[in-house]
Amino acid sequence: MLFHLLFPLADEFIVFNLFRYITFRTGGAVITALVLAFVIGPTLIQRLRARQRLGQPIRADGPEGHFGKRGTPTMGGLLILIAIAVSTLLWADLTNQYVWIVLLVTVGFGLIGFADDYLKLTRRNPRGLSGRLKLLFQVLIAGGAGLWFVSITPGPLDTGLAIPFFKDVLLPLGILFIPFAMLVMVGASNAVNLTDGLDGLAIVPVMIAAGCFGLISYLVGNVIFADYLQINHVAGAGELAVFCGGLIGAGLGFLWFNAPPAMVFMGDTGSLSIGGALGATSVVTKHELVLLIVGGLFVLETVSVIVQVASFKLTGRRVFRMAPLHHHFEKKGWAEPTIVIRFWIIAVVLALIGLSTLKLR
Ligand code: 57M
Repeated sequence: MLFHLLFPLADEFIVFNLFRYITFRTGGAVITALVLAFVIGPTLIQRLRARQRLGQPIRADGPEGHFGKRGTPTMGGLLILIAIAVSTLLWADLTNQYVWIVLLVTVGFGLIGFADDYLKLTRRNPRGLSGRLKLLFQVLIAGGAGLWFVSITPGPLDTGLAIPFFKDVLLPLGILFIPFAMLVMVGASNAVNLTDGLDGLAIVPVMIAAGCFGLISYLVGNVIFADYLQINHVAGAGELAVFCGGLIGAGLGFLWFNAPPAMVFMGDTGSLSIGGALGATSVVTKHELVLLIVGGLFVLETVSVIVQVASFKLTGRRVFRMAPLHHHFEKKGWAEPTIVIRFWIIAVVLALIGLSTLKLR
């Protein structure tokens, strides 16, 4: 909005020319989201605590360390959602449809998470909305976003799959691109959701991934940089750097309150939406497979669940003491901050490997 209001004034006041630059507006989005999260955070958490009283239901079969977390309110993802939405609406070019696609997935998945959290709290049932219904709504939103993307993107980028480390390969998926894009968005959303089980564990790797994808969006959207790096140029995708800036600022603000011992959890409201946001950004920037590396921590957590469930069904034995992976280390006796900080380190390393795909091709 500021872009539309202030950039036209650049002819009279040269300072407003700054609004032309994605980098300047990304910085604006980071700061706006961060300040907003700090300002509304305390009141929002107070309200969530007052409404929820008993807080997030804690499962009796979970690691014992979590019993002390009883009473912690959830749905702090509302803070993240508000901060992302306001900062993006203020700083992004709102005529850019890619911005709206990513916002649709973020807010849409956030609403699904909100319904799930709400049911968990009002029915005091840790399972919330049925898994099938959650998936159905996610698939519908992701399908709409995928179709929208294909309809506004010129070929062969619209349905092509870029392969990391290979400069000229764009696999033509044709109609199959839509289910693929849906899988990326829904998969990323649920992977972040599975990871969100310890204070600060999910939000920092999400911010790291958002930083990587902010950079990737900027480079992919810039014809000169894209040409130099020999990556696919998606005209208009650079604007997603502003969105990623909002996600980083919102994440930092949320971390202030989620730092151990957490004053609030993000709930499915937060985890489903920010995971979907990363998935949608990777689809628009044609870096879906790079998300698998940059967000490798989320992949590891998800694979641990798949392996655990498959092994238990096939052999009756568990591979991990408890899945997802962070619970395994809790059961082994690692302290919560040890697991969280070590997982952050893994996330940084994976992000660096993911970013190397920009140059190594
Ligand atoms: C989200 N939710 C946390 C909080 C957060 C298929 C199966 C592997 C699914 C998985 C599952 O349900 N995952 C979904 C996990 C919960 O956090 C809430 O949920 C939101 C995210 N959706 O924002 O609102 C608990 O996590 C802790 N927490 C923190 N700090 C935070 O910042 O400490 C969360 C955020 C909170 C709090 O204690 O209550 C969760 O873990 O429930 N299921 C599991 O993860 C369960 N695993 C399991 O059953 N494993 C089996 C099989 C199925 C693979 C096995 O290993 O044999 C475990 N989770 C729990 N207890 N709580 C085990 C039992």
